[in-house]
Amino acid sequence: MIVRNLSDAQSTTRRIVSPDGNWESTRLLLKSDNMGFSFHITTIYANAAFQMHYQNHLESVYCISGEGEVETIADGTRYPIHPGTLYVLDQHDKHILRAFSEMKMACVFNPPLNGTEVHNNEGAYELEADAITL
Ligand code: 9YT
Repeated sequence: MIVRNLSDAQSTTRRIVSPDGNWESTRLLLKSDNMGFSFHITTIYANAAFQMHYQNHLESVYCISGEGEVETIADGTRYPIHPGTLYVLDQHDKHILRAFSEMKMACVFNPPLNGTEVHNNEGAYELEADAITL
């Protein structure tokens, strides 16, 4: 069994702060855990608005707290995000995430992240990235 605690993990290299200033994410479960997915608790900072396109990954995102919206770029649909909302990027959807207040999200990635990934200039994570070292 694997047991980890968010507040403990936040003071380790599991906490990744995005260089673009839009978010931070504490990666509680990673590829090295051999579960076939990774699990992160992500904070989207208030007033952030940014585009992502996870060409190499599928992602599920569950809103724990905060308010925002996600827009699918292909058709311009805007989906409100409130506590309890789940959005799932099952089509590698190119999207814009907007945070009207700070949002706490639980995120699952398949395939799992290695640990140190930040977005490339297309808003994707590369499949090859360094694992975190604790
Ligand atoms: C919601 C979202 O995709 N935010 C970007 C960070 C990502 N969740 C991550 O790396 O944990």
